[in-house]
Amino acid sequence: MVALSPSCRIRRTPFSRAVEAAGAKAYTVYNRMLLPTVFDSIEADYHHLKKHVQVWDVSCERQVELRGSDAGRLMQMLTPRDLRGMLPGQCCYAPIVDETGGMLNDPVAVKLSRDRWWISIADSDLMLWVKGIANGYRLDVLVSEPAVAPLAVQGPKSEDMMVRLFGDRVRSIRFFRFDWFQFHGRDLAIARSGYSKQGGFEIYVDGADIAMPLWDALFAVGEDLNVRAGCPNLIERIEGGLLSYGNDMTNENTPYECGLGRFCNTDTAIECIGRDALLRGAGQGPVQQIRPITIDGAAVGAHDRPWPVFAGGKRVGQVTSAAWSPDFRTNVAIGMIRSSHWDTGTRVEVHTPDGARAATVHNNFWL
Ligand code: THG
Repeated sequence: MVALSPSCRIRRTPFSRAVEAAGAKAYTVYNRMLLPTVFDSIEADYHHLKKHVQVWDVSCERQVELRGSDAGRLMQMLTPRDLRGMLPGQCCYAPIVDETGGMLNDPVAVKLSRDRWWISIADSDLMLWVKGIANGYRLDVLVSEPAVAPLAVQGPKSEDMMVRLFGDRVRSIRFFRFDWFQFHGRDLAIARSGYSKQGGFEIYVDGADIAMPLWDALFAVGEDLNVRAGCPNLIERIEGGLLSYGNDMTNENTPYECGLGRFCNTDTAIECIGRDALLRGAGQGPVQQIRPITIDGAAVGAHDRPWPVFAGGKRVGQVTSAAWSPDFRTNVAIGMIRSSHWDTGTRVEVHTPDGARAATVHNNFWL
């Protein structure tokens, strides 16, 4: 393995020291910020996540803040999801598209108040696009990246652990809602959300000074719950069908190709910049779409992807994420598959760097 040379271009987080002390073994770079990817091993981390509770430094999920009387209008220009019914205290998974209908990001939109939103972004420089739109349309809105560092608490024991620190009111936070909680005299938004299917919360830590005290407080109350430092887990997120921008989709794909059509309301989201392009393309429907795939045989390696997918000697798609699933005893994968071969049960061939493997296309993810 190669190491990552530290530099000012790769930002550390308010939790980086704790993540190092907890024994992070590898990192990736996400929004130009460190994101740990392994602590014990990806498989051991996976079993622990599904059984206990983990604290994840997901500071790299940067917030693009919109502040001003046009904040809501700007937010609706960015996404084909109809946000009119959204109230303060709600979060919303919102595809962001450009003028061609191509995906620019797939963030969680957080409505703090009528005039203040956070766009909790995946790995692309979305703020540049948002600032460009705000200025080009002369909107009354300030666009910034505040010093907010999300900390996720994920796993089946996450609610019990959070209650110990923040009180019983934590239990009444509904999925994709948030409420305000005090910590060290600061108001923190805590949402029931996160990049796993194991249940949990995301704490939007506003201010680096309380980051380490919060980390330590969580580990103190969670000791007998077997709390550990963790991170988004490759195997679990494939099983759950949680997409990774830049891996499973890029600006070459529409939200329909990404299986995110249920988050698009092109009939009513009339302010969305990509709406006309999406409407034009919506006619015949997409010609390729994201699918769950199982790959036969022993555990696939962690090689570079994508891996081309063939059927009858023709290329019919690509696999963009893959891992051995201990629970399902097969390789689970996410791929973009052409319509001729996307029906459930279709047999295909995945060309991995160490040889061709038989594989099956499915309709539904595992979790
Ligand atoms: N939480 C927050 N910010 C984020 C992520 C997150 N920013 C980066 C990245 N993750 C954005 N991508 C996703 C992808 C999936 C989900 C959230 C963010 C997600 N999807 C659920 C699902 O598909 O089952 C629920 C979607 C829904 O029903 O609304 O949670 O994780 N703050």
